[in-house]
Amino acid sequence: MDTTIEAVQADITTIRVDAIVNAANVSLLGGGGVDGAIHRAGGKDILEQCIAIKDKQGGCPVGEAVITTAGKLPAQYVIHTVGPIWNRNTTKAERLLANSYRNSLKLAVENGAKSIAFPNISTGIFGFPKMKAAEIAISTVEEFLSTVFQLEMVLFVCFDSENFNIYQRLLARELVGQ
Ligand code: AR6
Repeated sequence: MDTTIEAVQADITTIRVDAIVNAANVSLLGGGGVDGAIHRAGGKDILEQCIAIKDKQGGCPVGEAVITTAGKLPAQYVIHTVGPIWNRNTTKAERLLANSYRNSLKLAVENGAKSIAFPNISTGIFGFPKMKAAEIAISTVEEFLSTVFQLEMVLFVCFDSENFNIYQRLLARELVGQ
């Protein structure tokens, strides 16, 4: 099956897919940016399940992912992943960002999701360069889709126009290359 990969400019809390991904932090207890928006719009059930996961396993390590209900959101699940903070150890940060995308995809598939929407993980408060993050996001998704065939749709939900333009350009380039 061919998976549709697309970029849209939108608020991820409005997207109707099986699973939306949250750019969370290690505590899983919410924060600013897309994390704050998801918890605000999704309601208390999401936070309650995050607290239960934190109590059980002490939070979510960087590059890993956990899954909860999507509460009041139109999606079915929220997959909370923790992206890396951009710092001098760029090789490590790049590897961890790829892990965040890969582990989110794995968790989506394990839970039967056929469609998934990603925000631009780590490119806000965590300061990851947007172009580099987009290259990692797209290449990690494509690598995953070359071996796992369950997903019908992967959406990159860009909030700011800078990210949206980057994704549009990179995805158009992929099409030309086919
Ligand atoms: N829908 C889609 N994307 C959004 C939305 C939204 N409603 N709001 C912001 N973005 P950030 P990070 C974009 O800062 O860099 C939190 O406090 C935003 O424009 O949300 O991974 C967590 O708790 C940017 O492109 O996440 C962590 O402590 C992208 O989402 C920390 O921030 C990611 O920006 C995580 O930092």
